[in-house]
Amino acid sequence: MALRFEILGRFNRARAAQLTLPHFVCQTPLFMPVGTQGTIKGLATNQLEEIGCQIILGNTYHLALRPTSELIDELGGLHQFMNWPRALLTDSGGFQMVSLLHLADITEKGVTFQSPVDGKPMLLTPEESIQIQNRIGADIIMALDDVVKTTITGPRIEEAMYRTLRWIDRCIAAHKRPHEQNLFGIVQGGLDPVLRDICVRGLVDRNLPGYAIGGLAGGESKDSFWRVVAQCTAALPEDKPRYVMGVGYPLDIVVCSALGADMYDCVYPTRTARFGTALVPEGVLKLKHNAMADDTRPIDPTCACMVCRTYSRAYIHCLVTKDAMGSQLLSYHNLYYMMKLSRDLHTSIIEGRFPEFVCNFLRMMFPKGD
Ligand code: PRF
Ligand code: ZN
Repeated sequence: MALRFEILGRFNRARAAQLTLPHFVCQTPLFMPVGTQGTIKGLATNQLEEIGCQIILGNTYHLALRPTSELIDELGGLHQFMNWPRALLTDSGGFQMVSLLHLADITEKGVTFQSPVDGKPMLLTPEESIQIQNRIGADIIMALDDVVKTTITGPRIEEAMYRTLRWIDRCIAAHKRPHEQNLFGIVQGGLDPVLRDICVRGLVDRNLPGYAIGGLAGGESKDSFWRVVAQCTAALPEDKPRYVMGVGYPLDIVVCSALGADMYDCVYPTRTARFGTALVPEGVLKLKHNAMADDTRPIDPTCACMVCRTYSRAYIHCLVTKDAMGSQLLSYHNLYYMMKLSRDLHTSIIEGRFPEFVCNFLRMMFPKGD
C-alpha cells in the first residue's frame, strides 16, 4: 500500500480526512479535475496549483494512444512529462472506450475496440491496462472494470459485476508497483442492491488501498444514484478512501460527502466552462446571455479567484464565443469554485458545522425551497 488515510473529523456519516499519497498530502473531501491528454484543457499546471488542485486525473486510453505509455515512461513518468508535482490518478481506459467509442465490445479477455488511429481492432486486457498505468506512474491507478449503463436492465448487469470481480484478480496479479502506486477496485452492480452488495464484499476481501463506486452518473434518477452511494459507503471499510466516479455537480458532491464519500472526478466544471457557463453559489451563470453584455460585476462577487478579481461579466461575455481566453477564464473560475467547495466541506466537517454549511449551500442554490 502506498497511501495513508487519516480521518480528522466526522459528522454522522461525513468524514474529513488527510490522504497521504506518494506525490501529495491531500485533504478530503476532494474534487479531481479531468485532463484527458495529460492536460486540463486551457489551464497550465502552475495555475492548477494556484487554484488548489490536489489530484488531477488522466485517462489511460488517451495517453496510451498519444504520446504512448512507453514514451511517458522513457521521459520519466507523467508527473515529470507534464511537470505536475502533486498527485495524479489514471482511469483504466475501459469506461472511456465504451463511452467514447460506441464500437467497443467487451468479452472475458478485455475490451476490444477499433483504433481511432488506424481503425485496426485492438484489445485492452486487465493486465495491459495495469501495465500501461504502471508506466504512466500515477499515485492512484484504477482496475479495469466492465461498465454498463445504469439505465439498462437484465442479466447484463450481473454479468458485468461478476466480470469486474474476476478482472480485479487479474489486475492485482499484473500490478508491479504496489509500493509506489495504489490500485483501487471499482464497485459495479447497477442499481441492484444485491449485486452491489456482492461486489463490495468481493472487493473488500481483496484488501485494496481504496475503493471506487462506479457505474453511476449515467442518466439514473438522483434518488437511485444517492441510494446506491449510501449503500456502498455503508459497506466499505471506514479506514480507506471512497471515490465516486464521474460525479461533479456541486449538489451531488455535497450529498455524497454527507453519505461518507471522499473523492470525485468529472469533466463537468471544465466542459460547461467551454460552453460559456460559470458555477456560482446560486447554481449556474450563462455568460453568453445578452444580459451579460453590459454587466460590470464579476462572475461571482463573493469569489476570490483571479478571474473574479480581474474581469467583468461583460468582458467575459465578449470573449466567450470568440476567443479561447473566454473558456480558459471560465475553466479557471469553475475549478476554483470546485476547490473551494472541497475545502469548505473539509473544514466544516472538522469544525463541527457541516449541517450549517449544507443548509446554507442548499438555501443559496434553491432559494424558493423547491
Ligand atoms: N468506471 C470507470 N471509470 C468511470 C466510471 C466507471 O464506472 C464512471 C461512472 N460511470 C466514470 N468514470 N473505470
Ligand atoms: Zn471566480
